[in-house]
Amino acid sequence: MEELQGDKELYQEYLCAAVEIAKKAGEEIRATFQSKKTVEMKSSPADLVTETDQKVEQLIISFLRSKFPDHCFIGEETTAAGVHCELTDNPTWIIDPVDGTTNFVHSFQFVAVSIGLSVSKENVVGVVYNPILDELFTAIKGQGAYCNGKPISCSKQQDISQCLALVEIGSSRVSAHLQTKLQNISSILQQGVHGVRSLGSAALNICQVARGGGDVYVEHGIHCWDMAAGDIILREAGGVTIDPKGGPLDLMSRCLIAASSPQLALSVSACLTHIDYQRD
Ligand code: LIP
Repeated sequence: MEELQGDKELYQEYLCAAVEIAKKAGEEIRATFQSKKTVEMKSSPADLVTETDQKVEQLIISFLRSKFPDHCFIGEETTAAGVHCELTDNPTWIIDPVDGTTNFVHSFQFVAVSIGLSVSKENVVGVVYNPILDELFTAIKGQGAYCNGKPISCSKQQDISQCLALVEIGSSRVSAHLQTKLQNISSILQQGVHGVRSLGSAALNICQVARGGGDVYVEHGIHCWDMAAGDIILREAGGVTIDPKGGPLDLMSRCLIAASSPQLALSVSACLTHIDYQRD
């Protein structure tokens, strides 16, 4: 019991640090949001990076490293720069400095700083901050999920024919991937869903399900830094995250279904053709 209380206080301290630096990162993103960005391409013409992504990631990692020198780090841009991405049992901060980089490049307001903390390979703290809309989603394992300090919960929808689904095309332009993704969107539509939407940010799609604004989100081709923080926020809001093949979520497998109920997650899983990406 004493140990649990200790964990609770420790996780609070981690959350406070992540919120503090997410807000600072948000100031950087806001400052350049409307200006013309210097953009570089990564794995495809639709996989972009800006100076802000790199600067913000450095800012976040150096702040958290100074506070928690024993912790490990996985960051989108550090990984893109060639640093090996490995998730161990050590406390590991998993960071996407600008989730929704394409949105950021186009000044489309769905961008987020995403900071998750994994301990023994379980996400235990999550912060997703949209600095343009000033919406801060937070969660600690066992302590509920919040948006701007107010508790949030998912819709609990179980029936696929009554749901709003979030889907993404992603950044791969490999023809076979595109075909399968379009086919998957078509199969979801054929289940009679009320509609499909795309925010262009995995973290914000997951938080949308967490707050009950959408019922289910599916994507293949994303990375651990797109999902880590959102995963704990959604589970604390009463939702579920699974592997699109139907098993437990595997953070390094590059895909997920985030849903308001296990029944809905499995209904979506059943109508998908799966795509295997190289693991993180
Ligand atoms: C983005 C994801 C989004 C996906 C994009 C991209 P980034 O992350 O959040 O769901 O569709 O292709 O991967 O690269 O903006 O951090």
